[in-house]
Amino acid sequence: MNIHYLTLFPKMYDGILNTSILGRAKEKGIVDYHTINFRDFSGNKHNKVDDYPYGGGAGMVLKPEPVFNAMESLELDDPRVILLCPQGRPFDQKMAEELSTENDIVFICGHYEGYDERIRSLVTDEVSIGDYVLTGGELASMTMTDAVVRLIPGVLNREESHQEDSFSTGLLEHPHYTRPREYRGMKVPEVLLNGNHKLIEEWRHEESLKRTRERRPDLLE
Ligand code: 6GU
Repeated sequence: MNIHYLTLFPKMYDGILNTSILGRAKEKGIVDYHTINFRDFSGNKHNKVDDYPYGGGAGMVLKPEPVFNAMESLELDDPRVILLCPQGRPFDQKMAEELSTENDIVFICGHYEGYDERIRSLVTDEVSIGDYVLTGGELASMTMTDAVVRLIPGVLNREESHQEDSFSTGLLEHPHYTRPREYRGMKVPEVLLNGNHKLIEEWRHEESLKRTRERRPDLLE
């Protein structure tokens, strides 16, 4: 999979995409990340990428030319093109699973009051990562990258498996314990110590249900 980021701040990506599982996925050759500074595609001599809104009002608007020119320079065949904005469809695990099968994903990351509406003609999806406002799309695109790349076959090893993740099962995860058996007076539940796998599975399922009911009743509907 190739993931392309149209951004004015390519440096923001360096640490995250080269670290831990995202960095390892790239070293393994499963995925590659490409940042494109669309200021280089402004098409004007002052490298201007934003301008005042027609009709007046506060804030600047991202001009169409830099984004169209940067997109065309990629010459991709049938990519998913994701515009990051708070008005988009809420990102979730189902969308992450769907995106994990794509060959090319392009993230368009703005830092302005708005995108010129004509930019939307390039886009297959408008996505938000939650009901709060970020200063730009970069962190949202990295969050989505993290959720997507870990689902590509070969990225996680057996210990890191995602089969029992919260959300992929439809429930929140059950509690986990490791050694020691007792820590500062807090004991590991007896059922986990007795080696009865059927009882352990039942306990975990009950705890998952309880946790989901308490914290995220909306997931049970
Ligand atoms: Cl995708 N962009 C911005 N700027 N803010 C957001 C967001 C995206 N998702 C939630 N808030």
